[in-house]
Amino acid sequence: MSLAQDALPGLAPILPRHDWTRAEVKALFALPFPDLIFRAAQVHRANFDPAEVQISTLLSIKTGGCPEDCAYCPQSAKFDTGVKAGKLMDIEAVLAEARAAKAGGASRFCMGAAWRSPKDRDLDKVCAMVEGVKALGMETCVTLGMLEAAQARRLKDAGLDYYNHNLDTSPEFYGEIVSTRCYQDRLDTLDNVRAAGINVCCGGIVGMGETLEDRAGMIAALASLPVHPESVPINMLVQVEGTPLSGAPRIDTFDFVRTIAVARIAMPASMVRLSAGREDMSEETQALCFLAGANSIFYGPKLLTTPNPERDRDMRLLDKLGLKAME
Ligand code: SAM
Ligand code: DTB
Ligand code: SF4
Repeated sequence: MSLAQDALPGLAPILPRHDWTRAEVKALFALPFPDLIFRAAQVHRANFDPAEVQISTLLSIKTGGCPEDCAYCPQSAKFDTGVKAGKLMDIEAVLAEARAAKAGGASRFCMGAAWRSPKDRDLDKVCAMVEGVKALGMETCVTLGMLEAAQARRLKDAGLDYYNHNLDTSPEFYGEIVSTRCYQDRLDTLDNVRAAGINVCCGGIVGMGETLEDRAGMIAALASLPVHPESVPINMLVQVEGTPLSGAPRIDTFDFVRTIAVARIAMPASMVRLSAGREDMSEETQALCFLAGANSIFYGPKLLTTPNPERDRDMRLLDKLGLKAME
């Protein structure tokens, strides 16, 4: 427990609510910036040690060639982005990366595949990867696209801790971003993952040309799930040339921080991840995100296909802010 938390006795844990309306979420976005950050910081420290940041490392275990058309994604086969399609990695190569991530200080290893949904043969290999990473003493997370209930149960049996599957934006903007699946498909997979007893990692992307209404709609959708996602990644769009969203108007920094703060308030017991987009973010912006309640990051020089800050740069930042890695 940090001194900061000791110094604020009487802050009882704030319990999650599942009846957030979009109007309430919009009202949070409309607060003056200092009020919003203050409220988010209060919620943060009522439920967490604000000096701790959870650290995950990502690995793309199957890159590119994806049949879906998500307008943000460099891995879609429909766009010419220069990402070369590869095969599913070998288990030993994945475990070598996991060992390196653990040595670098990550407590969770997240494996991503550019699939619409996994084939059963692929799932055999992914289950073996999950077992191997667990055996190293790390938490496991995978993101493989849409899952059937039985596939989710197989992953659970292999020891999977988290499944990442993002709602990405509001229900009404979703069709502008992806045409090869619909919002309900995402919700169905989230149900299957939850029913299998796997922790849910689910968030979205901002900076895709969405309105404030869409950002509020996304947070309201996440916060109205029957159980809040244990982990909520808030990604700032990484613009990749060749994707339809390359050249989209960039989100104002304060609006990004506001999105983090509103996610923190609406989902008080969840880990809020300051996710993609840190490579181009100043230290000051990242510090504001931590003040606004972000308590998790991706660590290591690569996300899936795009750059993330080098490890030593992140360690210097955490040191400067007096933050430490969560065990
Ligand atoms: N194919 C699976 C799926 O879509 O669920 C898993 C991999 S997909 C790359 C995982 C998530 O990465 C997406 O849902 C999206 O939120 C995020 N993402 C992809 N490209 C991004 C980009 N250019 N900027 C920010 N986030 C991105
Ligand atoms: C999430 O919400 N963000 C991560 C993780 N979940 C899988 C992925 C970000 C990808 C950014 C673009 C890329 O590197 O290809
Ligand atoms: Fe495929 Fe996932 Fe990229 Fe969409 S986000 S194109 S589903 S890899």
